[in-house]
Amino acid sequence: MMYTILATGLLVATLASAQVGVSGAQTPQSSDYTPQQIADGTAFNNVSRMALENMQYNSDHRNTIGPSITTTNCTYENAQQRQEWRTLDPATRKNFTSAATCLMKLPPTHMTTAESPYYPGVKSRHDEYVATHINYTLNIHDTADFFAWHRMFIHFWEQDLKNLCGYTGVLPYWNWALDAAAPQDSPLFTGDAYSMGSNGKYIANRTDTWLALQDVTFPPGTGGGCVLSGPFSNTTVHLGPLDLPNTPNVNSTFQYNPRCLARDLNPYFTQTYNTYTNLTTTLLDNIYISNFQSVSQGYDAANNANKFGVHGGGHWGTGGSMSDFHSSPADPLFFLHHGMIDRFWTIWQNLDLYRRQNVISGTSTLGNSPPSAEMTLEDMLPFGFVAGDVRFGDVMDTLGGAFCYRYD
Ligand SMILES: [Cu+2]
Repeated sequence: MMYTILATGLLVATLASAQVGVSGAQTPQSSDYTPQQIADGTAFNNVSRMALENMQYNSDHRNTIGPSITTTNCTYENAQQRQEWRTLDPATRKNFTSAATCLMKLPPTHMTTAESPYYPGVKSRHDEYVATHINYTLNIHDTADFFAWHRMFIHFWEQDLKNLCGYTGVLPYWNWALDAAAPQDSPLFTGDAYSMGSNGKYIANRTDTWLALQDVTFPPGTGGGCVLSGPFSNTTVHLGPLDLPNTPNVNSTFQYNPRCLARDLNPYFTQTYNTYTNLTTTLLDNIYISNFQSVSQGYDAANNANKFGVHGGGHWGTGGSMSDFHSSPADPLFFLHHGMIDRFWTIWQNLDLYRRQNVISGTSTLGNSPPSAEMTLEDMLPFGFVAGDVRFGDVMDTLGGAFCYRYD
């Protein structure tokens, strides 16, 4: 193994084993793998291990160089480890979904009585997350801070589960690539007491839906109605929807609109956007953050075949409440989906840590419309009713700032 000590003190490992056939290149490429290895997850598992090795190497060395390098005691070894949902033991799963339900029953903690008349749909602590996401939707997607804002957002939610609702584990994630062929058959959605709750009740005789923005017509999924059994089957959603097709949307942004939590698991989306092939090629074929973040969200105009990206695929592939651009955090599954998105960004960063740890690109408005200033790492990211503002630069390292976690 070779390594380089840079002026900043950041230490970067170069894995000789990763360089086979890629002379001069620092990161693995899709062309290092066969289409079969990319499709079956072998390539993704391989590069995620490389990323972890880089992360560990950097962590092990930066803490021994000198006190100025890092102010945190967090290391690769003592970091909390986020695991895929299906690898959690049953007791932890139950502890997690019970805490998520608890958060929906707790009163708001940040909204003041003076503010509450303007937010009639905010009834719970969980609703404060939904309202905050609604409020900033056009400033946190297709922007410079898409990955960073959502990383911080799900971290706050994880901390609330622990501090307010007795969760003793770590935030899990949902690797939808394991379920891309048939998400309705995923172990996450069996509907038993240890699942993430069932699919929505099947609604027959539905017609195809046209999405104007993407100019895509998609078939109905395998559910469509209320979550029927398991955790969240008695959940009442209070806010949204704001952007659902073929559905009455609210008339005002924070309107009180009580209804059941709905899902409509839909292989039409996951079979295209959430496969290991799309996941892996998006990860390896986009060496610039500008491309990586836009392809991940389906905003890359040059990539017309990838209109939803892995991010949009997870939302639309779950369907129901998760399909609403603004109010999707109403479904706790949002936080597992964004755990996977955060894992994906973390892998991308760690595959070339020196270049990628702190790189950002873009403005703070969706598609830069209306035009706004290029963001910098000194900008403060707003968290509304969730928590105080956080400096962008403090959200770039999962072993630094407020964080001390890594993925498995
Ligand atoms: Cu979002």
